[in-house]
Amino acid sequence: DYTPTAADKFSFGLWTVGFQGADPFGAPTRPDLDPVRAVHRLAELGAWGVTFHDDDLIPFAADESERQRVVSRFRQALDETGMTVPMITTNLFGHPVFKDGALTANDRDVRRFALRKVLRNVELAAELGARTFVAWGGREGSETDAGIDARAAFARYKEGIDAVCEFIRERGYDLRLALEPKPNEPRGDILLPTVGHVLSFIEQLEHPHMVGVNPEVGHEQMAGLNYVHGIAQALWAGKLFHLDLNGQHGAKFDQDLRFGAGDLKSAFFTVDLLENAGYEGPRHFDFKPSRTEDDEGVWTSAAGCMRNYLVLREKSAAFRADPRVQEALRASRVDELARPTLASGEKPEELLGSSEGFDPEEAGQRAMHYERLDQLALEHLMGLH
Ligand code: 3MF
Ligand code: MG
Ligand code: MG
Ligand code: MG
Repeated sequence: DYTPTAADKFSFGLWTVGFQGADPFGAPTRPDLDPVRAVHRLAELGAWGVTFHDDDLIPFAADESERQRVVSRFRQALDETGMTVPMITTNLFGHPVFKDGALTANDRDVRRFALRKVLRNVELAAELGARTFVAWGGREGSETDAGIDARAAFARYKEGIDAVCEFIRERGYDLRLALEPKPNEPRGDILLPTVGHVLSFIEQLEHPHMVGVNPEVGHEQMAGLNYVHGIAQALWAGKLFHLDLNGQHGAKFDQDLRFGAGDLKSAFFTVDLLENAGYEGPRHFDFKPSRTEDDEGVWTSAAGCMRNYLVLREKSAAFRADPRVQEALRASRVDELARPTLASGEKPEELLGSSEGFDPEEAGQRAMHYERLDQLALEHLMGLH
């Protein structure tokens, strides 16, 4: 059966199952969800971890004593269920103070407030044993190019992330940062819109080894990009520190469908990659149960995320083990791409010495047989094999 276990490392944000259904056109359709109940229900469903923004747990305006009370009550739920907190993140987008950004707001005092909020939350992450600290700069961006000096914004973005890394090092915390790209929403245009932008930004930081990427399925697809290629590049760069799994139907608003809904074929190849490329991090779901659902529907959709992952994992294994698939992969020379183009020790200069009898006309006529291979993938996905 497809019952999740702790070994599957499934985790959920408190804000996912806790989503009350408000959208730009309508009020919430569900009541507030107690984080303690969320922890218990997720544990019952087989999840291993729970993640959250500071504000998901601790009200924005809470004083120190309320903060301590809330955190200790939450800790008790973790102890009772054995759930872990693999990742924590900071809400730098909800309060009106962040309407023009946080680490890159034009107002310097807002930037200093944002950084304080992040550092407080880094302390909490360390206290709860989280290993990854996600930073999604949803308000870092603009609606008008006149109102933002984008080069200065990148300098301030770097300064902010560098400061967080320095703080983590000074405190000796075992914590890495993962920056989450998104092209737009809520800002008209968000800085660091794609996986590629984040990977290049990391190279400019003071402590690049401490910082990776947290790619979300829907965010890359909102930009019309291929999520599988995005996480493959992050894996190749050693930067896939964490990820947000969900579903999306093409380039439109951020749908946050449960994992497997949306582009199912891309979900299949996402699981296929994660399971075969040695990714050992959390399988983290960042989705929103539709506002049409009641409390029961919330848990049905959370269970669906995990179930779909496990079904796709089984389908991927069957696909890879199928002798017809293995033969089709060879016919498409997929394995040949792993072979370096130059021989070991060969100088590029030597390439010019001979044409090696290569006939581009003949090579141009070789079929790749991807149609057969892709049909086999689809048939596995559709349950024919
Ligand atoms: C928004 C998101 C965010 C981030 C979160 C932490 C509210 O589109 O995806 O969720 O994932 O801030 O990572
Ligand atoms: Mg996300
Ligand atoms: Mg999102
Ligand atoms: Mg999303």
